[in-house]
Amino acid sequence: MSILSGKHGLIVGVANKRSISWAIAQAAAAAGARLALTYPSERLEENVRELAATLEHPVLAPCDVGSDQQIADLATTLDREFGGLDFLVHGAGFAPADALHNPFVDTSRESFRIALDISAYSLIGLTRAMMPLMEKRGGGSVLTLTYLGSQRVFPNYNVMGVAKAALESSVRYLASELGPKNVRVNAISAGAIKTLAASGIGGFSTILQVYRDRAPLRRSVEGAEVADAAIFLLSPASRAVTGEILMVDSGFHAMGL
Ligand code: NAD
Ligand code: 0WE
Repeated sequence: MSILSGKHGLIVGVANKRSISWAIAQAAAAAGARLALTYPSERLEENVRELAATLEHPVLAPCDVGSDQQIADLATTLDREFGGLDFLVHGAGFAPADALHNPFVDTSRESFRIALDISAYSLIGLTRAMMPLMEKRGGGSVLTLTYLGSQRVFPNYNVMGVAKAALESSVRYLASELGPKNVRVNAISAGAIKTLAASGIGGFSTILQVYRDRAPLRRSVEGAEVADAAIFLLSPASRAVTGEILMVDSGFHAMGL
């Protein structure tokens, strides 16, 4: 018996085959879940459509998480297609490129607004929209993706670190409020992985090398390893776990020097 069989899940944040959200989608599908995937723009629609085509009976829907209307329409679509929802994976994150290149002290009000809106507020908005669907199923599991840059300084991570701090705090407030409805809310803090979101970052191979040199396991992490931890958090195996930030980073966070 597969651990997610009979379950319906929504995955937000697939851009291409290297996306962490895609690794989670593949693992969830292998564990028996039926999935809905979203794309944020027409530019990415074809990419996501091709990946979704490798799944069984996928639902594909637009969702720019910066739009309340698109989030509301997504809930309507999923109610029609699934009649409820068991889990939600939030893997959307974005800050304007200049905020990741310029000194942090020069972060503009607009870049701050966008980073916090797309990377942190969207978890609240999506979760709220999906609550009626999860309540229909007697509860659910919400999972987001974060990074250690929320707690410690990684040069150039800048306003994304601030957004991830807000995201992690949101995980705890949502977990507290939604627990009585049997909806659990957790995050995985993944080690550095070379995805599309990482490709715009100068010196990323140096960052990966630091993990190989210093992490207790002496290596970086792969999407499939994050996905295995995600399946735990999405499944009843974690039924007493909520408000948790699970580090999946080869132990890097444990080191001081
Ligand atoms: P990715 O580029 O594949 O995924 C980021 C996703 O965010 C993309 O699918 C993009 O379309 C989506 N997105 C951006 N703006 C959006 C919007 N307005 N509406 C909807 N979606 C939008 O890269 P990834 O590394 O898989 O990132 C996924 C998550 O994992 C992010 O939250 C990221 O911060 C986090 N994370 C990444 C790493 C890493 O090293 N790659 C480490 C820890 C955490
Ligand atoms: O969360 C991230 C990256 C998120 C991200 C990436 C981009 C690049 C392209 C958000 N917005 C944008 N905007 C763009 O225009 N990670 C965890 C990956 C990452 O980014 C870093 C890292 C790591 C790890 C930046 C500096 C240092 C380490």
